[in-house]
Amino acid sequence: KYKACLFDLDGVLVDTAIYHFQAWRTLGKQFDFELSHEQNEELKGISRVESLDKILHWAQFQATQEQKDIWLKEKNETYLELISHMNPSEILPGVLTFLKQLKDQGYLIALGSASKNAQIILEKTGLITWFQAIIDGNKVTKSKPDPEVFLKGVEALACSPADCIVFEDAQAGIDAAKAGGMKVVGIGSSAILFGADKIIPSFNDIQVSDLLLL
Ligand code: B16
Ligand code: MG
Repeated sequence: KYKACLFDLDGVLVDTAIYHFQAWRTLGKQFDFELSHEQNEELKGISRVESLDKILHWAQFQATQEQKDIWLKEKNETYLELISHMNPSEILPGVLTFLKQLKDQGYLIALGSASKNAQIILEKTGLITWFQAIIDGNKVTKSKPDPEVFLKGVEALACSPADCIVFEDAQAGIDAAKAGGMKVVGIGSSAILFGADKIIPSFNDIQVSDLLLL
């Protein structure tokens, strides 16, 4: 029934939100702002540039484009240092078993992430070997909820949207998959994720055979 699965990265395959949180907190010290955990939730799935704009809005801080560019670079340097220590133990529960099942059953596998650092995270965790196509923040011009990132993944796999299932932890990503005409499985809580075809707490709660029911 389906030919391919497209995975978001942060919050689906690995939990890098904690590293983004630390890096934004470090940056925030420069303009006296302490990002809260609740605010960090709102940054999930959105691009680096949009994240800084939201943070500056919360901090009620006006910055020039030049200053913003410096801060974006600094935030990423801190983030790169934090993720340089990542390893396979940080792959989220059930993910490897699920990827193996998919591969054994002939599904194609692609990445659809907003992150410009996706490649290095996939390498550090060893996840990279599972993917036939990688579409990340360097390959798209429009952020989720625009479907571009997933449509490029579909194209790279030579499939059509109706053949594909997207796995996402962020509302913007669920909306992007739906806008692209794909089925979508939300990872997380049905209290905060809307519009998915199915919601699971983690990959321990799904088998490849369940996909046929979507
Ligand atoms: P970077 P995803 C997203 O990844 C993160 O969820 C989001 O918090 C982050 O701002 C964005 O990547 C950009 O990341 O600064 O590494 O380019 O969930 O789409 O895999
Ligand atoms: Mg995500």
